[in-house]
Amino acid sequence: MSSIEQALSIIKPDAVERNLDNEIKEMFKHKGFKIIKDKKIQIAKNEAEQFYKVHETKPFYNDLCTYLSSGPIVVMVLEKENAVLGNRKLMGATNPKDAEDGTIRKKYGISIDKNSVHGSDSVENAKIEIDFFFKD
Ligand code: IDP
Ligand code: MG
Repeated sequence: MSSIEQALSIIKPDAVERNLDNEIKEMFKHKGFKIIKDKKIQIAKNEAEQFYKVHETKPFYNDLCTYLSSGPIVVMVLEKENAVLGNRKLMGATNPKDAEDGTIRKKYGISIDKNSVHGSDSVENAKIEIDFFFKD
């Protein structure tokens, strides 16, 4: 049984600022992801707070939301079989220092906070995150 999934991906401000969005999109396409939707936007701090609400009790929450709203981001809907897990694998570990060779965060991540990409962590959250950015 095939399980075509969608995942939300965000190219974060550190990567957009370095004009890495096209290179990162090529990495997704090379791994067989279709980029179904795609837009470059900048969000307000309160929107970042809503998006990252799951982390609201974490000590890094405020900095994380300030950062995600600090400059343009590229939000995308990726589609592929098992897209959620496949995207997490391609992204690599949250801390670029721990990310494996061949991953986006290994290649482009600067630090645990400036780690270049976000990806949905479950099919359920992917739906919520896609709605957050692409519901008209
Ligand atoms: P993920 O992006 O790999 O799913 P999460 O644990 O969901 O990682 O954390 C969300 C984001 O919060 C991370 O991508 C990273 O930018 C930031 N973050 C996570 N842990 C820390 C930390 O210990 N210090 C600073 N920022 C962090
Ligand atoms: Mg996460």
